[in-house]
Amino acid sequence: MKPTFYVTTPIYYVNDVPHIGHAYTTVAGDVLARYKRLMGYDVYFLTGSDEHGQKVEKAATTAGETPLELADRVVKRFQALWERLGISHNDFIRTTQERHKNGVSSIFKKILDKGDIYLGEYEDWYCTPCETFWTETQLIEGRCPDCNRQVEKLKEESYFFRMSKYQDQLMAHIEANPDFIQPKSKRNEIISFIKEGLRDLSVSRTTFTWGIPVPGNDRHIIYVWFDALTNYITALGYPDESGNYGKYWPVDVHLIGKDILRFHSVYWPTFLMAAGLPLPKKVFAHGWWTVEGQKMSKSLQNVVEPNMLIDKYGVDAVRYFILREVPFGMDGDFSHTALVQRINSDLANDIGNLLSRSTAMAVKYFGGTLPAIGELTEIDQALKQKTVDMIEVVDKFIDELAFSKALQAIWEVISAGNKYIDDTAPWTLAKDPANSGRLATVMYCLLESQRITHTILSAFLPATSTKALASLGWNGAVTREGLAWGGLTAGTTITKTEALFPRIEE
Ligand code: ME8
Repeated sequence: MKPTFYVTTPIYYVNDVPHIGHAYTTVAGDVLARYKRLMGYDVYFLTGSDEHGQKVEKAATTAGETPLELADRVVKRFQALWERLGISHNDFIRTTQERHKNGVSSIFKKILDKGDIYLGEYEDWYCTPCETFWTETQLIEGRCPDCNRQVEKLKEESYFFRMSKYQDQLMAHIEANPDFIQPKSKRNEIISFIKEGLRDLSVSRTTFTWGIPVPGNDRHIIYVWFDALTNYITALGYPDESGNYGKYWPVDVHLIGKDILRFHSVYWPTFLMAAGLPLPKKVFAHGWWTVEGQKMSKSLQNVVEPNMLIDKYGVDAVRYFILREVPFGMDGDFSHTALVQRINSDLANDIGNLLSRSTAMAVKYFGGTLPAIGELTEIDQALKQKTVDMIEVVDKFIDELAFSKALQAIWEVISAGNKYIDDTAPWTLAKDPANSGRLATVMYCLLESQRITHTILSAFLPATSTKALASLGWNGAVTREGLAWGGLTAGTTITKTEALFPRIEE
């Protein structure tokens, strides 16, 4: 049986349209999912939409729609973008689906019946955009400490979750599992937060109606974060604990942005503890993108729209840039200059040129049919070794979610390929028919190294990889076995490619 791998993205709010930040997490999830499938895992990759809550209700009122009309419309935009970006999710969960609502009611009831959810009264400051309550002391100059917007005083009857009860258990779990919250700096922030003391958490609202009612008391709507976080198991069929739930839970990694780490590493694990369910294996919080040095916001009108980037630069250039430019876990800046620079140097020059030079030579010198090869010399062995060694290095970096380093390791092999051409000078060998055996070996090493590179790159740049492998005459499966040296055989037909990445002149 194949080992399983379950990876999720946040489910995105439908009151906003997709932007580069959403694309970032989703592309990262996709690379992980594709990579693990390549390596032989049975992968479940989940994304979806967060459709309940006051924020969505308000946005719908403003737009003159019902919340569901708004959600239906915006969800299509997310789904269309994921299609264009080549996202290979296995499932897309919407929190308005019956399967989700059932699962949420069920886990809520389970915790309620156990006594870890109780009815009480609430009075505190509420930030609607963040859907978060704050105490007086948490406010900064009377405003929301997260988004700096105005907060309002709310007093309501509310169900509370006994989060305080799980403080020690959560802390013990975090300490016993150093990789549970990543990166490390973020883990430390969460530890400090927990040490300040966990309060019981209000998990219902009576001030609006757009959501899932509390079982047995439908004056109360379940808190949107309780609702949303549960998507990770309702998508697997929970409360049915057989089937996909039994197969894939606990999740291998929840990929999220740093803005929502507390929900995922404090609230969610304690909900699961109360329900007697296993905790996620890992929560990884990546950094935030600014745009040309500024915070991305509607009011600044600098929101980066992924469709526009894809139109202009192509899907794989976008996928490459966002994962290569900034180490995963750090904040980064999106700039057009940096994007064009990456495209021209790493994509057009390095990887694109290497393939077009090599396939052009194979066509020119051998009519496109790969001849039988001779013994590998030292320089050939070196390229072979570099290619083969890269696979393990990439595997380690992917496990650490160090996408940028994984790409660097792959690009070292690409640079080695370009250098190999310069060092072996096939055009000189081609001048003398006596060298044709040697020329064949050189061409083989060059093409085989790229076949392996493009096989592993299928996780990152799926469209490019398909094109490149076709031009290398590879019609075998793109699987882990295909990463072994020696896949290409004599007689394979090599065709010249058009440029994988045209240079951008600006
Ligand atoms: O928070 N840079 O949804 P959301 C990088 N529905 N990533 C960014 C980003 C930026 N500037 N802006 C957004 C929600 N993101 C909840 C989640 S999960 C159970 C519920 C990404 O639509 C990042 O992944 O506000 C962040 O966590 C997510 O979008 C927030 O999406």
